[in-house]
Amino acid sequence: MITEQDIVHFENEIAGLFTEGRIKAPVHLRAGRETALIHIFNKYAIGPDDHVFAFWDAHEICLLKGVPPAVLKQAILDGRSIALCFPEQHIYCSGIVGSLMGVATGMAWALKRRGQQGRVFLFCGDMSAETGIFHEAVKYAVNFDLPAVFVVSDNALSVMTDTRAAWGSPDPWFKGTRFETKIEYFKYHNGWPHSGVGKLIKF
Ligand SMILES: Cc1ncc(C[n+]2csc(CCOP(=O)(O)OP(=O)(O)O)c2C)c(N)n1
Repeated sequence: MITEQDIVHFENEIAGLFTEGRIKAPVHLRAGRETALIHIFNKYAIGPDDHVFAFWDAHEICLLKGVPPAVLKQAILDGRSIALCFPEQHIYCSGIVGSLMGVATGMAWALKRRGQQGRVFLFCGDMSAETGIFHEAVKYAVNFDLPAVFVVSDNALSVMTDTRAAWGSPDPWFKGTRFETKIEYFKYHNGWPHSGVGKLIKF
């Protein structure tokens, strides 16, 4: 069972490797949402049959979904942090904003149609949750009651842009709507910069 401390330790180790110039590719470290993510994994009992879609900031999610820390670390050392994929654990990530909402919904549709075990969980940030494709995917999943949950981690930022200021609302668009039935939402403060460790690294 992965704990909050395991996640913090892992991210700190990756930060150290990045600072030493041993990872020659972008990394997006996260701190401050360990408890919230563990709560969601426990609440839904996310297991081997479930499919997880996420984006550039997926280290914690991969650990919680069952990727062995040493395997994850090697993938990051190989430069794959921004788009981690582990088919064995049903984890598919992308570094492109908005790229996976439709794929995740299609996967949920296929699972339902074939009567297969498993659900789909898509993890994204608050700005990603404002994209048009996120709206469409959630709307479709709610309309057809697909086995999908969209998990929104709100750090109030899109890189360095204040998400709420950009959209002119203190709340995400789905607050108080029927679409919340397929959305898990929480706020957190990211202890790391959007990407990297806050200083230029010379390789
Ligand atoms: C299509 C596309 N446009 C721009 C970017 C650059 N980009 C990477 S992350 C990001 C911000 C996303 O914000 P949010 O969804 O809130 O994620 P978080 O802050 O949690 O990382 C942007 C604009 C990208 N990766 N893909």
